[in-house]
Amino acid sequence: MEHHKNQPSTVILVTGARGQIGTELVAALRKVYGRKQVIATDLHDAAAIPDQQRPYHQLNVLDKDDLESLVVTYGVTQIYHLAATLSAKGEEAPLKAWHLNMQSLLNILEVAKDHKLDKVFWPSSIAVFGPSTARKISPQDALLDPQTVYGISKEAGEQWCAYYREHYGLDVRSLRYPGLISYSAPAGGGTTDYAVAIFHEALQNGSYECYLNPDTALPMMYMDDAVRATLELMNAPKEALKERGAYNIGALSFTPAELAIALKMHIPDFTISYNADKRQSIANSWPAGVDDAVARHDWNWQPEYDLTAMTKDMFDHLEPVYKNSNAATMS
Ligand code: AKB
Repeated sequence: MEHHKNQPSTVILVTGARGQIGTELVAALRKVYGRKQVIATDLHDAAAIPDQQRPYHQLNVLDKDDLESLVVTYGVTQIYHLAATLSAKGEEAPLKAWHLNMQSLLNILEVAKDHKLDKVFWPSSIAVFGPSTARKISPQDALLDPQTVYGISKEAGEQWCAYYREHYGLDVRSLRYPGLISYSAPAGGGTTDYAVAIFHEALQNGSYECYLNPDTALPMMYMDDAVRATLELMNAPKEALKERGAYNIGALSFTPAELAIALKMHIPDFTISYNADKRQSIANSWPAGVDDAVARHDWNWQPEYDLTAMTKDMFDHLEPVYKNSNAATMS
């Protein structure tokens, strides 16, 4: 995508910028808007951040005053709020996860309202679905009955976003991300993390012990598609966006056993074993796929990566990394 020369006043602040999504979204936003227009923030100490990844600020998004002062100092016009505790980690300390996920969102919404920001992006998740949702394909307007504190925070967050949109006219947009697969930054604390870890273990050890059962199908997406979906949603004309909550977006649906077969095309000796843990019951409460017809209709959503293309791209990027590190260990 080209730099938007006609949008010089767009200044974007990203929270959770060093996380799995943030790492790639910040890079993509900087390609479009220019590096200096995108302020990355996260909990990491700013002293450790290389120059080419700046502007960067250490920010605990629970600190509303710090958030507000960054918005004022930089003249921020849009926020992408990615900082959150995911499904599996959230179950270890439910009240802490609730506090982080909800209070941070409310801080963002309040600051965005008070400073009349142009737009806010906030990710929801397939974790809003629960046992009453059609297991095979969840409709856009499914009854939401999340089973995790993370899912409850996403359901409540969708309602809060709609509230700020309807009561204050804030342009806040949201997607229900499926499990995301990427090579740049590790996934952290989710139920779908196995689909990233399996690539690293396969390349390092030739085997992987999966914490989900072989036949557990879940909705997944390659990060390139997720980043593109985010940018396309944020650039869509406001009038076209009719959905009150967050949009379902579909791409892939596969089981650990199916992913293992795709990996074997690249590493024929790869082996997988199974030892289901607590994350299995979370996965059991989620659908295998989502119906994204509304996103396709409203803003032309269209995924590009299927399982084969995603697996190939992961190997194309990760194989050289592990080859180089093995060569360095041996020399
Ligand atoms: C998780 O597994 O918690 C996340 C998600 C599906 O939102 N990847």
